[in-house]
Amino acid sequence: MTEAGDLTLIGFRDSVYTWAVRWALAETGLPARKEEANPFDPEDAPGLRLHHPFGLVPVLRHGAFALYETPAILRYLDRLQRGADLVPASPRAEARMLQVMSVATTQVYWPLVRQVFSNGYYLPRLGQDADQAAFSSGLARAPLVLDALDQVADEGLVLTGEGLTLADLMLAPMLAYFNAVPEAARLTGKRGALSAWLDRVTARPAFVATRPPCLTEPTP
Ligand SMILES: N[C@@H](CCC(=O)N[C@@H](CS)C(=O)NCC(=O)O)C(=O)O
Repeated sequence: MTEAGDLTLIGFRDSVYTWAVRWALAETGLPARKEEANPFDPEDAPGLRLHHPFGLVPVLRHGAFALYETPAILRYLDRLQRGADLVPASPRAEARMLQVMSVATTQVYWPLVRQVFSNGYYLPRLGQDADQAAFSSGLARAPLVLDALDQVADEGLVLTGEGLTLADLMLAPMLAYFNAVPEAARLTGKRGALSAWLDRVTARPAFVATRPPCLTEPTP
């Protein structure tokens, strides 16, 4: 197998999926070169499509091996760094982890990140026009999504704040973005188990160290 030192992450600084991979790299201690590609910039699109057929980020390159889809990348990093143990041992906890990762992609990303965070925080911060209808639609959908995740956190198989799984890596960056909008953070704050988990996991040094510039730098 190629040395772990031959890793390159192709990603966009403010991409929530790229953040999950940067956080995983920091948690596992695996070194990787970073190549910036903005999937929303038409100038970057042709180059990105050389690595990713759908023109998305992130992409992980390991020597000649190129991998896309964040869940696959996270699992690969976990396997590459023996002993990282980001998959729980019990069958039910592992299944719940996979469930949360799928829910993050299919139920959380679009309404909570693309509709609420992008239109309620990201675009206004850049002085760009926001889509108020999309913002309201995402916010209206959020309680259903947050309740489902709160139930999972309350059950205690994953999203516990003790140790780390691939589900934490996928979900916490998305909810951290969502919570950048005050109305959204109030909704999360009403879900006790989910909030307690998020408070613990977002205090991890590797999470803090990998926060994207849109959360840490002054408004441009
Ligand atoms: N299912 C993909 C989703 C990746 C994705 O949607 N990335 C966003 C950035 S956070 C992107 O590249 N968006 C570009 C676009 O929608 O055109 C994964 O798990 O990696």
